[in-house]
Amino acid sequence: MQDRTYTADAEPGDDATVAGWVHEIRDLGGIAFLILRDTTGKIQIKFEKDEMDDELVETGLGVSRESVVKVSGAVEEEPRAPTGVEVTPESVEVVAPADPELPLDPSGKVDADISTRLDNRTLDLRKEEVQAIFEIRAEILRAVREQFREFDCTEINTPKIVATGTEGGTELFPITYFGEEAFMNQSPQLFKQLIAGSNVERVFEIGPIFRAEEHNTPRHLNEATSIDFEGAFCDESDAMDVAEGVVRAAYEAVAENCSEELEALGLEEEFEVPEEAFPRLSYEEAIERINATGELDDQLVWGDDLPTEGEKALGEDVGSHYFITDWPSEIKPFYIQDHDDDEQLSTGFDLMHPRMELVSGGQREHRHEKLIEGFEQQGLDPSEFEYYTKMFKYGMPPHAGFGLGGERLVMTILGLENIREAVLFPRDRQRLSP
Ligand code: ATP
Ligand code: AMO
Repeated sequence: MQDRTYTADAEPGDDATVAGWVHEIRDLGGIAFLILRDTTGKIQIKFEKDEMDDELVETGLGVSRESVVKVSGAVEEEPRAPTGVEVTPESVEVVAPADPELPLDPSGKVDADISTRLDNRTLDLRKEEVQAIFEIRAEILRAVREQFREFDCTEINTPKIVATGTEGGTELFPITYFGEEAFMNQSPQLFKQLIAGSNVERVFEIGPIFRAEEHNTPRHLNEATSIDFEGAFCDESDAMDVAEGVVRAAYEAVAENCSEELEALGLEEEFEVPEEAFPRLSYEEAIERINATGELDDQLVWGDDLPTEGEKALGEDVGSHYFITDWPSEIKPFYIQDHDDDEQLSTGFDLMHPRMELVSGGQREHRHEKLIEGFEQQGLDPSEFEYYTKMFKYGMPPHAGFGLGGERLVMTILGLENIREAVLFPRDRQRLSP
C-alpha cells in the first residue's frame, strides 16, 4: 500500500500514515486511545474529544475491534504510550470493518481450543505468539536450506502423484489419474535415490508427504513436510553427520535470529542450542537401556519395534538428541542395506529427540540383485518398481540419506504440545478444511 509506514518505523517528528487492525480501544472519558496493530507491532492513536473534529472521533472510537483502519497524523514522543510514541490523528479511514461478533479473540484474553483456532487461522495468527511460531518455522526452513547448500547439496522437487508406495508401515491415499490408480506420495525416497545416482550426487528436498495413518496423535499428520537428504558415496555415518548438522543449524538460527519471537513465546530464558555431539546408541543398547528403566510392563526383546513409552523412557534417560543405529533388518524397509558381516543387522538409523523420533535414514541397497531380493522379502512385486530398479543396473554408487519431519523439528525446538500448532492448515483424520 502506498504512503504507509509500519508502526515500528513511525518516529517522533514524522507525519505518518499507519494501517492495521484495531487491537483495542481504551476510552478514559475526555481522552481515548485506539491501539492499532500491524505485522511490526502496535502503536497508540490518541483522541482528545474536546479538541478534535467530532466526526473523526466518532469514526476512530466507533470502529469495532479487528477492523482494518488507516490513520494519518503527527507522530510524537509519549513516554506513557506502550511503545513510547503516539499518533495524533488528522484522518481516520475504516478500510475494512470487522463483525463485532468474533469467533476467536485475537487479543488472547479469552482462550480458544485448538479446533476453533484452526477453523479461524486468520484471526488466530493475529496473536503475537502464534505468528512467532510461523516466523520461526520460516527461519528454520531457511537455515536448513542454507546448511544443505553448505553441504554441497542441490535442492530438488520430485512428484507427489506417484504409481507406487514406498513406506510399507503407513497407508497410501489413492487417487484416480486419468482413469488409472495412483497415490499421493508418502516419501520422495525412490526419486531422491534416482537423482543421487546421477551426477548430481548430493540432493535435498523440502516438500509434502501424505500418509493415510489412521491414528490421531499429537505428533502425526496426514500431510507433513519432509526434509529429505540423499548423497552418493555416503554411508550411514555420513548421513547421520548431515542430519545432526541440519538439526543443529536450525537451533542456531533460531537462537541467533528469533529473539523477539522466542520472547513472544516466553522461551527466551529456557531456549538452548544443543552443545554436545548427539550420542549414537545401537538398537541393542537402546532396548537394554529401556528395559533397565523398568518403565515397560513387558521387557523388549531383540526384533521388537520401540513402543512410544519405550522411546519416552529412553529419551528421559539419555536427556538429549541421540541416534539409534544398527536396527534389525526385518523392521527396516527394503531400500536399507544390511551390514556385510551380519545380514540380520541393518545400516538403518533414527535420530531421536527425547520426546519423539525426528529422522529415519540409512545406507541404501545399491546392488541390483540384492535390491530385488529385498523387494521379494518384503512381499513387494519388483516389476512394479522397474522404473526405479533398472537404474541400479547402470552404475549406481553406494549412497545414503534420511528423512526429517519438518513439523516435528519445529515442534521439538519450540516445545509445542501438539504438532498441529506447527502447521498453518493441518490435515488430520477430522480435518480437511480449511
Ligand atoms: P515411522 O512410522 O516411519 O516409523 P513415526 O515416527 O511415524 O515413524 P511412530 O511415531 O513410532 O513412527 O509411529 C508409530 C507409533 O505411534 C507407535 O509406536 C504407536 O505406539 C504410536 N501410536 C499409534 N497410534 C497411537 C495412538 N492412537 N495414540 C498414541 N500413540 C499411537
Ligand atoms: P519415515 O517414515 O520414518 O522415513 O519418515 C521420516 C520422518 O518424517 C516424519 N514423519 C511424520 N511427521 C508427521 N506426521 C507423520 N505422519 C509423519 N510420518 C513421518 C518423522 C519421521 O522420522 N523414506 C524414509 C526416510 C529415509 O530413509 O530417507 C521415511 O520416509 O519425523
